[in-house]
Amino acid sequence: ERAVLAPGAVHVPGWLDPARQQRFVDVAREWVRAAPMEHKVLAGGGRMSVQSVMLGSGRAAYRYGADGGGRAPELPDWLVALGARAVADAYLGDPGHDVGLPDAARVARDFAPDSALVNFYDDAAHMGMHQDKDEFSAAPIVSLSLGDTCVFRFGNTETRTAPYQDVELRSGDLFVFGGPSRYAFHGVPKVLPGTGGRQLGLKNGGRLNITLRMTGGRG
Ligand code: MD3
Ligand code: FE
Repeated sequence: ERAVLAPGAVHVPGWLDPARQQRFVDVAREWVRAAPMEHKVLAGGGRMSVQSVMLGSGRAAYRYGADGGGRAPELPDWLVALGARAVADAYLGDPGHDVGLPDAARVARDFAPDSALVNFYDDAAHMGMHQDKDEFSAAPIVSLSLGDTCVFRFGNTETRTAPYQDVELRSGDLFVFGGPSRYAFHGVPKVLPGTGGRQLGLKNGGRLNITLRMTGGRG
């Protein structure tokens, strides 16, 4: 069931079972109580349709992280451990499956996230094609999807246009982006309303994405 989209880009559908998905949504509610989500304002002045909040020490690594005011909540130990298991599962969980990274074992062993970025998408939210270049680390990024299904667009490292692959990310899916895929352009052109958010108790539906990152930031 797992799919390698490109070297180091591994999709593991249904990695989180429904009970764990529910617990994630419930704990995300607590995070958001402590540090409300906001529409980040980008360097160019645009306001993102996605709302987000960051946990952990990495906020200083983000250009758009400066407007938040209060302190970021701590990154819980269980989430650090979950991130390490995610990379190990995606890269080493099926020894018969080549993920295209010669050093996958070392990359998995070294993964220790310092931050989590929680993104919330309502029915109308989307994320344009971009690269994640603000981190001071080339370690993989772990993505966990909860709630409504989205169309995720995975591109190439050269341009924000084609060639790209569109994949649906569903509640419980894991995606790990490491190696050369770490700097690929990617985005979320749309969320598919009514496909899973309400079932997890999100009042008006919607999608949560949690990315676990080694930012190398210090606060
Ligand atoms: C591919 N978030 O927060 S997660 C982001 O679903 C972001 O909220 C999207 O892109 C979301 O920056 C996509 C998957 C993801 C995250 C980082 C990547 C894919 C990536 C970095 C490189 C390549
Ligand atoms: Fe991104």
